[in-house]
Amino acid sequence: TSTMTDAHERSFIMVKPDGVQRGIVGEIIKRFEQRGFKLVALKMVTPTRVLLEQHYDEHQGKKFFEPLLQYIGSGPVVAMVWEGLNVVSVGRKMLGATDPAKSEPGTIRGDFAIVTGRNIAHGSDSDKSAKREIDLWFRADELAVWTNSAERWIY
Ligand code: RTP
Ligand code: MG
Repeated sequence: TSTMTDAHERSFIMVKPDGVQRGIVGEIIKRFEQRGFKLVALKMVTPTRVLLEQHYDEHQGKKFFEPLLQYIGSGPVVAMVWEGLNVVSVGRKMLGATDPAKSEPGTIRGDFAIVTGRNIAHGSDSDKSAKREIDLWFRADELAVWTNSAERWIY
């Protein structure tokens, strides 16, 4: 309620297969929860090639595209939607730089990863990307409608 602008902004956050295999799912959820963001959707899924081609459409034709699809399609991922004020930009900050060697300590990649090709988690890079990715990964009825009673102590 204090100078609240768009507390309903959403971002698509995904724990990649390496994050799942290394047992970092809970840690990532914990960080988004404790920051004050609201979990709106969550599912574990092994993404199909077709889904990943759409998800990473902007990277089609780049040299890392095939290795990227092999990596993300190699096992189950945890797909999530998080909601809150500036969740897209704050979420990206929490993830850290794409190359974990350049990620600050304290960020998810800066604390748990070493190389770009195994960088633990994905976050939407804009409001437009977030909407596109949420539509791609979730049906409307998979997005929960609920009130976080702690919200008045966050905003
Ligand atoms: P993401 O989409 O996964 O959240 O990562 P990002 O925005 O930080 O980075 P982006 O440029 O969108 O790249 C997507 C993912 O592709 C892999 N990648 N490899 N030069 C490379 O070898 C290279 N560049 C990117 C990474 O897994 C990166 O997260
Ligand atoms: Mg990206």
